[in-house]
Amino acid sequence: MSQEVFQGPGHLTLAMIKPHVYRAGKIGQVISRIEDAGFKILILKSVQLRKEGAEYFYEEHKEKPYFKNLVGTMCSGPVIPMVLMKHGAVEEFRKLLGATHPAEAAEGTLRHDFGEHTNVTNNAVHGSDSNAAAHREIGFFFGRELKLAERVNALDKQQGIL
Ligand code: IDP
Ligand code: MG
Repeated sequence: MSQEVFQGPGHLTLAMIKPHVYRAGKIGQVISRIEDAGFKILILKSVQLRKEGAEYFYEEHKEKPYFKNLVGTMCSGPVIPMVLMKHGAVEEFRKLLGATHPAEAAEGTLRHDFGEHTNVTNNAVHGSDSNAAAHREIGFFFGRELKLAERVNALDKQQGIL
């Protein structure tokens, strides 16, 4: 994906529903709330993260005391990463998420409504915190799909197959 998409306010962000939401059977409700808030879901999948992947995804936290627990939690079941589009997507999605700790998040935010109020690790959903992070995180989960899309587009330009 080209870097230009992430210039200016940024229109794309990476959201990821955490495993405890999957276990509670609330993925659908979370996705509905994301759509109701005006985000378009460009691409979405279900993934079982492995330790190395979760460590890489959260590498900026590797010195934190909660790192091991965070990695274990993110590998405890499927996660649902998705690319969201909206004007100012990164900032707008952080607003929909609410504060990191569900107990401190405002009512009506995803983390207040779907997070575990006694366990910050299970705060329901991840959202990129900058355009640079969105670029990195979208590449992490969807690099192969984006490369494939680029190849199909290139083929279409060359051969008009679509
Ligand atoms: P964010 O998800 O709101 O951006 P970060 O500070 O980037 O918050 O932390 C990443 C994730 O690490 C959080 O979403 C949460 O799951 C977990 N986390 C953050 N702080 C703590 C903590 O103090 N104890 C346990 N887990 C934490
Ligand atoms: Mg963060």
